[in-house]
Amino acid sequence: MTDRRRRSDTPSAAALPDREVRDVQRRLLDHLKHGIGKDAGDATPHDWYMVTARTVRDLLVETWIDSLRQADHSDAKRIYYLSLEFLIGRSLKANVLSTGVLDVTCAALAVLGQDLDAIAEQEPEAALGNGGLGRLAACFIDSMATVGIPGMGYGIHYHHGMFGQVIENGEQREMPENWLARGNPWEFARPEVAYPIRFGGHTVEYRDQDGRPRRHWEGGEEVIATAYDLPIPGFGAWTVNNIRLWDAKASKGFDLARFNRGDYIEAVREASASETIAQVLYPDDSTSQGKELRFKQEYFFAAASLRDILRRFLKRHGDLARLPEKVAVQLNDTHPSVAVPELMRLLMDEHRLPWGEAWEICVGTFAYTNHTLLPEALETWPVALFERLLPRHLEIIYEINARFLDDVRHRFPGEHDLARRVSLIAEEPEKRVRMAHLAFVGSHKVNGVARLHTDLMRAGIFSDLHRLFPDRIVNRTNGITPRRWLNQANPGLSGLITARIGEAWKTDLERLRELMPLAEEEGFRAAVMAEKREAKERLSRWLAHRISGPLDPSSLFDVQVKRIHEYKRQLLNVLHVIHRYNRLWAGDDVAPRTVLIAGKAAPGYAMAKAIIRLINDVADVINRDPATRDALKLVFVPDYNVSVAERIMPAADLSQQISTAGTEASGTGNMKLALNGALTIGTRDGANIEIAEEVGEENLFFFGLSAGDVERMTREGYDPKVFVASNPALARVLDMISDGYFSPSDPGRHRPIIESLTSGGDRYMLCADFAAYLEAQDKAERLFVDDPDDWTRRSILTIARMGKFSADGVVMDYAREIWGVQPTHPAGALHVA
Ligand code: 26V
Repeated sequence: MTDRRRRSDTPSAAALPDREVRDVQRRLLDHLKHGIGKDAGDATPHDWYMVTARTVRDLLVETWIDSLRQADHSDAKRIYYLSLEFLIGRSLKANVLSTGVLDVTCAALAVLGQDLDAIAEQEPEAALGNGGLGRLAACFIDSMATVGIPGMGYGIHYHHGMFGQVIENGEQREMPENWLARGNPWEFARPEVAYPIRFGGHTVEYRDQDGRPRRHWEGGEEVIATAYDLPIPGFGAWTVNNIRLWDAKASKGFDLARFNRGDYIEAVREASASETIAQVLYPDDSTSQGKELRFKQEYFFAAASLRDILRRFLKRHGDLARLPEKVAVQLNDTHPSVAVPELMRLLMDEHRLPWGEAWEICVGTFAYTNHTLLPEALETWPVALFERLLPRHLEIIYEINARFLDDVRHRFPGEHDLARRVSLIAEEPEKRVRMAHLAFVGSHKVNGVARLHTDLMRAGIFSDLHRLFPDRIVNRTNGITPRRWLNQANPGLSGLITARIGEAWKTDLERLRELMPLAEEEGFRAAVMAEKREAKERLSRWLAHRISGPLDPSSLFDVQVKRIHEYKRQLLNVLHVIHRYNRLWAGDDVAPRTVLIAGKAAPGYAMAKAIIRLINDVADVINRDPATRDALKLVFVPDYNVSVAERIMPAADLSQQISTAGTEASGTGNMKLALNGALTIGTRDGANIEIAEEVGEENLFFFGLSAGDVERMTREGYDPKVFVASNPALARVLDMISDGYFSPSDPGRHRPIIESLTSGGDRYMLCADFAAYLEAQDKAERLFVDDPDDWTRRSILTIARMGKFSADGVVMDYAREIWGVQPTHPAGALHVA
């Protein structure tokens, strides 16, 4: 254990020096005795988890301190990733693999009669995110550490992460989540890092020593932001980065005056009210509901992070004009975009910079990533809310807007409507601040997350801003970390790959191309096929006590896992399942298939919840039907989260990516499934298009309308009834649902879903895509059944060509072109320091 760099991650106990195993064993028992106060005889499984985590954390700490010190001394540009969400999942396996101590840890635990996999199951998920956006942030921090970018994530130390989902009578019920209940062994509390954050109050004007008018924000109430640090090791543990999460503490936990008046309870109640800020993650990623507490979360974490960033900068540098040269701040969606007026306030009101200089520093420092074009998800906040809680920021936003619109009118004198359209303030129906516009004008680069998405940004919601700032919008297609999503999630396949091409792919995913010739090798195909079978069996075993009845591992595993949203079209998937059920009844020859669907619905999103209910009702009928159940099974996997995803990805044959073209910004589950060898059935949407370019269009199953078609049909007037009338199979499926075939005790239950497709106008054009979807499904199935060997060949080619979607390459592109830094350890070129 003296060498804290990683060695190997394939267990080979035989090669381990006894001394190392004994050393880890001693550390485990030390933590058990001194940290928990028990001996091995009394330790519970959770105790073993805590001591294993602490032992691994000890290994990280030295490199972590080195990394922090090195960044401090090297004067390298610092990258800060501001995100209200970090969907980290579990850390034990990931950290063991990154530090290269898998074998020695397993061996030491084995001596103590313990099993690492079982222990790892004790860890609660760090589910500090909703879905794609939060998981992307976690993948980026892993990749930044792996490629050696001195980066730091800033977020909120939520006491309650994403809710747990249980299915009761087919319906979603939300269970409170309490990941911190038994302590978080990975984190370091930093009570000494504390910043007062103000809300409310008023602004005053005064004259400074030079007689210049200045403004000042005072009064209101203060909440203290205090830090928790989570070390994130890169693979090889050459660099360990940090996620700093802010917790909220009352500024006057104990109001003495009040106490003396005998108002103790009231004083404590007020204190805990201000601490609600960090209580809970908002579980809605579909609509911006404009909740005050959410607004407070956004300012609270943006302000604390900037205070921390400036403090660190000012320790080394006196001249704030150099901020953009030494600091890059990436805004993960608009959620942190109040950071723009906050930095302006700090620079002008606290550091006395004039407007022009402050603005130049701001724009040079910030960059903004857009993750959605859906209008209902775009954030706007009432001007009245700003006025009440952040009065100084509102003044600054008005000033940014006035100067910006002056410039617009000056450059485009004839275009009277342009200023209204690009204004940071929407006037109707009530005055609101447009957070996307604020982030856009306050940043030097704005990026979309897949090429199509970026093109649509330029042509759609940001078209006017794009005209004004033609170089500002750039594309950075998303990526995923191959460590968690292949190496850790799929050790069987990873081992197979490593045995043939070595392990360089883990930090240089393009190296998977070396698998291409192996796709033509019968023995390799057979081995990959056997691995897939093994993964399907493993998933079935795990699911066995969660759902009724075993799965058939020789059937086609058809997987759609993601948040439940109308635009993602889980409903289209269900319509297809019912259609297959009808075909089975009609005696058609259809191949055995297991359709797996998983995902959470926002608690207030009625239609998404109705879709979950429908999936479960349909599953109930068809899984029970003796005439069909051997050939078709529909399974809703409850409580989808990062760990469940790690179980599902390796077991998928077919990956469903079927959003209405133009609606899914990128998708990243599409990448995880393809990297594990699933073939994709999907629309020409988001990153699917670029996945097809890489793996070859002949190796996936595209169908349906393009984004251009959708746009044109919307413009010309889309009528779903035309498609229903001309497609008896579709009409039949819709009738069955609306007549209560799947809800005999409550026949009208699912009618509103069907109405959304017919009289409701079918906003996401399921009816238009239905026929093409069936055709693509048939094509996939024929290949799977008629030529499994060719299926596997395509699956291997898919894996081999996924290198572009490594988050390592993606963060290096951000580094070079948005942040202006050069990584210190380019992936694949790790060397002994
Ligand atoms: C939006 C909102 C709206 C206001 C209330 C709270 C809240 C919380 C989260 C969000 C984020 C929605 C955007 C999002 O998650 N987009 C997804 O980002 C992925 C990573 O870029 C991308 O792969 C998915 O296609 C995209 O839907």
